[in-house]
Amino acid sequence: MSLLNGKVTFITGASAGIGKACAEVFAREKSNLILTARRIERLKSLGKKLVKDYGIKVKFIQLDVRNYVQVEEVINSLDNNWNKIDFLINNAGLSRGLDKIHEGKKEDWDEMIDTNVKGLAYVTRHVLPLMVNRKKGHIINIGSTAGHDVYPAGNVYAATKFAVKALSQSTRYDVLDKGIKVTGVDPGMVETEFSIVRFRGDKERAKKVYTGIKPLSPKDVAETVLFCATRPQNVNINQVILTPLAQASSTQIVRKDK
Ligand code: NDP
Ligand code: 8X3
Repeated sequence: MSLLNGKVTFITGASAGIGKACAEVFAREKSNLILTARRIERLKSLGKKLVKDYGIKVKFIQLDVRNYVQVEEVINSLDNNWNKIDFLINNAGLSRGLDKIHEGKKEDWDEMIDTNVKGLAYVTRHVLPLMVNRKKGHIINIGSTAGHDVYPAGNVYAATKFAVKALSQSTRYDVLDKGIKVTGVDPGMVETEFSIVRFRGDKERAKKVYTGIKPLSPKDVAETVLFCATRPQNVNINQVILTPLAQASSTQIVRKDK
């Protein structure tokens, strides 16, 4: 039996990694999908495959979550077939650089804060009223272990993820009387394009991040998101922290010698 038949799920950052895996897992459970990201060609090919494999409906929209006007226009222009959003997965995010704060770059900080914090707030600002009107819906924010404890040179990235945790908790308070669920899903190390983006295309350096451990896969995270999305109506999972077996916190990681 499909768990999400006919539901509508809006995903930010669906072109890669965790967002893409959420699209695949939610499609498998027969949710219709609104897939958003900047790389529209990737969304198109993913969308076509999911329609073919699962017979669901998919809408793909080019969206940069940092652009408030674009966010507002995209969400306000959803018609009646698409604006009854059951799940919002606020996943779009990135890290840039791994520099000590006194050596960091303003443009890296701006990009992380604009995407991870402001972008998430912008999308929430426009999707949540649709849920409030229906007194129904579930927001799932992808945070990080870096939003629970920091690591050297993680400074501004960690600050953005502490902010995501604060936004999840605070949003939960704001809609407590509206029948809307809010969940923070906070993974540790997941092998995606995350470190390649962080190190601006340096794949060798990115690979070293996961050397000697078995990291989480994007699907591991997506299945956890699905679990949160499919609890009984009276159950809200407020927060989940999941890590690879070899990781206990941002800094406690055991690597096997080669
Ligand atoms: P990926 O780099 O694989 O995917 C990131 C996604 O975010 C892409 O689809 C990208 O799409 C999208 N994105 C980035 N900037 C924007 C933007 N301005 N507007 C819209 N979409 C954007 O990384 P992950 O899948 O690993 O990251 C997803 C989330 O998970 C992030 O929030 C990250 O912080 C978090 N996370 C990752 C962990 C990890 O170890 N990988 C661990 C914990 C949390 P496009 O470029 O096409 O716009
Ligand atoms: C990503 C996890 O530890 O690489 O949020 O910053 S970490």
